[in-house]
Amino acid sequence: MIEMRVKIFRASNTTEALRMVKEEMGPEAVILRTRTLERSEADHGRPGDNIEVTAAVDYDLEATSVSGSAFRRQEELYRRWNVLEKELCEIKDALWMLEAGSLLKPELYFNKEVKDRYSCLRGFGLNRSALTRLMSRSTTAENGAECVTGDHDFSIRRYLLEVLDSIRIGGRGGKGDGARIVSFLGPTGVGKTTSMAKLAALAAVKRGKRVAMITLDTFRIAAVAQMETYARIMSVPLEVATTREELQAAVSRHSDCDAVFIDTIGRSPNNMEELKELKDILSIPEKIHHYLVLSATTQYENLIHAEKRFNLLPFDSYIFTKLDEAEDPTAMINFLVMGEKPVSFFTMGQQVPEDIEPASKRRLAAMMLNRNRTAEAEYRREVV
Ligand SMILES: Nc1nc2c(ncn2[C@@H]2O[C@H](COP(=O)(O)OP(=O)(O)O)[C@@H](O)[C@H]2O)c(=O)[nH]1
Ligand SMILES: [Mg+2]
Repeated sequence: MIEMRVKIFRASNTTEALRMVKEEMGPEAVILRTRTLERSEADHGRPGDNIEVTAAVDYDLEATSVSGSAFRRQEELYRRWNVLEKELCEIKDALWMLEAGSLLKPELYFNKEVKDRYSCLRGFGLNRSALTRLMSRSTTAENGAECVTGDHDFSIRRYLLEVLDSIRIGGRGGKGDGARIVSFLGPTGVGKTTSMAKLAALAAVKRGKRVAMITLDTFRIAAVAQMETYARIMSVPLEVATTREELQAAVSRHSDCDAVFIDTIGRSPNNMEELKELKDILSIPEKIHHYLVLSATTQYENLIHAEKRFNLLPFDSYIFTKLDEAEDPTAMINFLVMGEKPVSFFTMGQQVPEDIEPASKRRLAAMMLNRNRTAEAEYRREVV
């Protein structure tokens, strides 16, 4: 549909008025009338204006064609946007080069595949230590082969598998290495007792195994009461031990059990004396599979610190708790990429025994992709 737009321009002279018409309505504008303003009109308008030009232009509503200065302004905005985008890319590249400079061999800086792999791994939230570990592994680029695909989803899947490949799963006590006795070590409040109760309940109630529980946590009255409640519900015997001799005697009394679960006192990773004391109590002749219980809500540096200190015992595998509370799984993922031991279980809630499952790469992949999606959505919200 063709419409006519009419507009009146006022200026100090005709040339100025025609310039205004051209700028706002474009070169196709036609001048309908030019007149000199009456003195009374001039006095009420902008000082100095004494010429009035009435101009008109046809425009197509359906094509929503924008003409004149509006069109030029839009063009200018696009131009500036392109310049900004180019500059942003250059800054991103410079940052990448700076960071990659300390991690990569010089001949790999400019390799597109290496660059894609690096930015994809960063997108998963991997930190500097985890990136260094993964990027130091050989790539197809290093082997001289070219990666032909430019498919973004394909790259994500490929590099996700690479991260998952570097994480060890398994090492469950009572099965893999044959240890009948398992213990739960870790900082206070991470969920040691709850995780133990979940595994003991699954073994005793769901699988019909002969199970016994021993607690070393006599420090807090509430802790013993918590264990007694679990033991009563599951109809499982509960022993309390405070020394190595008492632990040995309790373990011996249950030599006919399929599994013996030992709950320990929460220890601060900063108190080496307490950790040595715990190691001493647990030093019985029979093999114990030690789980280091850590929470997915703990910061990366604190996870590394706890692992270093608890290795004094030393432990055999990890249990990660509170996956339901962890908004961002990257601390745990980075930790597992760097960790030397396998991860055995994940827990994701307070319910005993429902909220525990054997650790799996499937669960890790879901958490990482979910984070990727959330990060991307946030990025879009910020940018758009
Ligand atoms: N949301 C959530 N809470 C948990 C989980 N595991 C344990 N908890 C809670 O964390 C708190 C401390 O657990 P507890 O087993 O007593 O920790 P401990 O001091 O290491 O023995 C309790 O309130 C538990 O119910 C989990 O996977 N998710
Ligand atoms: Mg406890």
